[in-house]
Amino acid sequence: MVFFRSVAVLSKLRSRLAQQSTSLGSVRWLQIQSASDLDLHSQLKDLIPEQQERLKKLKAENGKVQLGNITVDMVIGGMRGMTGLLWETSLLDPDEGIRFRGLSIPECQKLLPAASPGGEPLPEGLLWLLLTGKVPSKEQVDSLSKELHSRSKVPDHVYKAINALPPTAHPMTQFTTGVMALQVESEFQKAYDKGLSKAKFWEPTYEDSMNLIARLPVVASFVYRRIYKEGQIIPADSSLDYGANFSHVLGYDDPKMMELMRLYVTIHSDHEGGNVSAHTAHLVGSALSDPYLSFAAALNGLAGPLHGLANQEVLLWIKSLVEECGENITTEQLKDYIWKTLNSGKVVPGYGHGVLRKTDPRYTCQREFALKHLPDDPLFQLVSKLYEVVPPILTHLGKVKNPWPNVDAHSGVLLNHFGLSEARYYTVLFGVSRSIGIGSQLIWDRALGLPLERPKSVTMEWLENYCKKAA
Ligand code: NMX
Ligand code: MLT
Repeated sequence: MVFFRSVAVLSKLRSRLAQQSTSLGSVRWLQIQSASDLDLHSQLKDLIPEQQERLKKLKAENGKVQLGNITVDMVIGGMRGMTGLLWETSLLDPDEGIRFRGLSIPECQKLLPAASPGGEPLPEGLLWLLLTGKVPSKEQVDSLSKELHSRSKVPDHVYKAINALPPTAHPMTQFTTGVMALQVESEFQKAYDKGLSKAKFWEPTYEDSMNLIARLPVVASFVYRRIYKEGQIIPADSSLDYGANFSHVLGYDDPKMMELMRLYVTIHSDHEGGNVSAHTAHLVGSALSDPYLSFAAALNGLAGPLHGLANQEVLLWIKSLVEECGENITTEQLKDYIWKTLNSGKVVPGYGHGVLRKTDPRYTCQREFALKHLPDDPLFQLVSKLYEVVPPILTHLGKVKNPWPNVDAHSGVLLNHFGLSEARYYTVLFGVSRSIGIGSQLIWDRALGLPLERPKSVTMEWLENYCKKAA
């Protein structure tokens, strides 16, 4: 982590120097930057052998070190708290929240290149960071933006596959269908069929992951415009960065919405390896299913209401609250509405977490965005009020381990503010972003030669007998 921090500081300095020298009309920085400095693939190629050695050493020297005890509760309880996965791109602390390659969200906001000074991080910068562990310069990020644009052509059959579905199909169903249709172009599958050696698996995985990340905004916006905008498609603008262009092809050109999209795509990208979507991709990928197959599987997990679909549920829940009580809602009315939700056997969407035990920093940075750009938005004010009222009620239930809001409690009201009000679509946005984390880790999975995932399962009878003997 210390290494990444110092690299981060150096990179920031380098980036500042680069910006300075550009503004001074100097070419000093350009002279010391080679083509391979700007090429993510070359950077990765240099890093892989040392990381392979690192893993080999770890296994040889510490392979038998114990990481904790497995309890019956863990086996029955969705493996909560059980350490069982290697995931390089990010790590989640229950109290502090996510760190991408060692950097917290506020640190990413400070260190990663932005579209304009002090702006939100560019998602391409995060992709570079997740893949290499290094904070990129603005030039590296710009080069990656270009690379993604150059990879973004979507074949016609993908649109035909989506069009075969009724427009009423859930946006996530349409989106995943698009991803499955993209799969026919998998470089990994072609190379594997030809007998590619294991040492080279990461190369076509890189191609597939980068193509997937590049093409998803096109597919996602096609789904959006098909369902909600009478199929009027907006062509990509290759002068824009990834987040801004995504906002543009959806039909939102307000610079503040573009800035929101950069933040949105950055913070939803990765949440260590155990969450349903990331874990699914890792599991499916471990069978050497290509990145398209692995990511489509991940999306199907993301489409569940306890995971990514919670962002849809939150906005629908808030809007039905407003419908029921009007805009000037009292604290008592809020409490009644929350209890009504709980008493009808439902969860309060956007609250709680499988690992986090404090307010999700992804919630906090979205709140800061709202305070800066839309402080008077009535739904934002309602979200702020819920932040005061929900946690004591969930705590009162006595069984909820984390009464604090997660990322999904906030995202909908921001999008809604800028006109993207179709809540059923929200999980697709989450999905586009999640491809950045999943795609990066799939490349490392293959580079590190990680094996087939196959944990042991047992029956209740096995557990009963085991516990009897242990007593
Ligand atoms: N509202 C009502 N009950 C809750 C909530 C909530 N927000 N969160 C947890 N509980 C209940 C949970 O259903 C369980 O009840 P029971 O024993 O009757 O089955 C009990 O509290 C203990 O659950 P926890 O151990 O606190 O939470 P767990 O790790 O099992 O689940 C979530 C985590 C995220 C699934 C859960 O907190 C939840 O359902 N939250 C609402 C849905 C949501 O916001 N999901 C999005 C998560 C983030 N993401 O994007 O993926
Ligand atoms: C995520 O971003 O994947 C969610 O917060 C769920 C999780 O981490 O388990």
